Amino acid sequence: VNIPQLCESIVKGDTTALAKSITLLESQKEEDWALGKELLSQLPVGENQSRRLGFSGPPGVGKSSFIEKLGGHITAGAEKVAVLAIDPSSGRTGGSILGDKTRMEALSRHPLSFVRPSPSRGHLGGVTSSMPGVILLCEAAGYDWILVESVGVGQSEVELVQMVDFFTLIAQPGAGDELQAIKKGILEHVDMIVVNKIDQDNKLATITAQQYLSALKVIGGASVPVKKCSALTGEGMDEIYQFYQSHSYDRGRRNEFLTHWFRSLIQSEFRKRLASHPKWKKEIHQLEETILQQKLLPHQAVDELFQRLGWTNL
Ligand SMILES: Nc1nc2c(ncn2[C@@H]2O[C@H](COP(=O)(O)OP(=O)(O)OP(=O)(O)O)[C@@H](O)[C@H]2O)c(=O)[nH]1
Ligand SMILES: [Mg+2]
Repeated sequence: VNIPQLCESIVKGDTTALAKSITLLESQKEEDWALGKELLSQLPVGENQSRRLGFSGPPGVGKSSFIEKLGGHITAGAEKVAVLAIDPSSGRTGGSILGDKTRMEALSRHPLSFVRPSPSRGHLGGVTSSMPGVILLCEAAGYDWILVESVGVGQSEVELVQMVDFFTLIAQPGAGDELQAIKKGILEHVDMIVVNKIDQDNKLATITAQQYLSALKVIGGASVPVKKCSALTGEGMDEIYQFYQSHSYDRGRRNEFLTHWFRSLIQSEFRKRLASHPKWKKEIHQLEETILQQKLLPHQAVDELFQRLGWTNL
């Protein structure tokens, strides 16, 4: 792999080079990650002022359809859009990668767009450690908008909040149960809520929007906009596009992005080294034996490990 050449191709807007580079960052192989790091270091950064938008919501709520419609508005405005879909099912057989591709069929084919499903298990065991780099790659490639879709399950959506400038929760009419299921923690982080599928039941959608507004009020989020749309018919999408376009983005979020990235890398690097360093590996293995012989409890073994590694005073 010729890194300077790859950089040049990315900056020129070569999507094959971009896809290849993303694969390096997402790879589980240490050699690939080393190349990926070199690549990131050589990229021109901070020149492109992209919008980074995150989308989450329960399965089947219409995230991909929404992004496809939004992408249509963006490309119609002659701007470039990259869609990164965090796919928790990839790695299992029959993941939703194909589904996402077909649901964003028009957008995938548009010359101003780049659609890429990403495994939620990145190279170091989490999307947090690879996604920030992928976002920087897309910016270097000149994408004006970066849309990240995450299925609202588990850790990935909380992590997504830290990686974007603006976080939209997508909901559907009849949120009663949904609201229960949505972790309060995520509601505290939303910048906007969109009730999709108004073509199915607009009246119920209005009630749902009210319920979300009330829930937001309770947690002090009264200023969070709640909008309605149909990703199927496109109703309401133009207004939402214009909102995103005119919204001024808080640059402070970019600082959070960097610190969060830094911290997650520290964690993953530690984890990786713990697992691969011969001395640590040996100590851990020995202590495991001690635990199984019921001589130590796990927390005592951890203290013992740190002592052996000389980290007691940390
Ligand atoms: N009637 C109606 N159907 C919609 C709307 N938006 C999406 N759908 C349908 O809902 C289903 C799921 O849509 P997706 O866009 O794949 O939803 P998603 O949230 O991305 O789904 P996952 O990624 O699998 O979690 C599809 O059959 C869509 O056609 C809408 O506004 N109205
Ligand atoms: Mg989807």
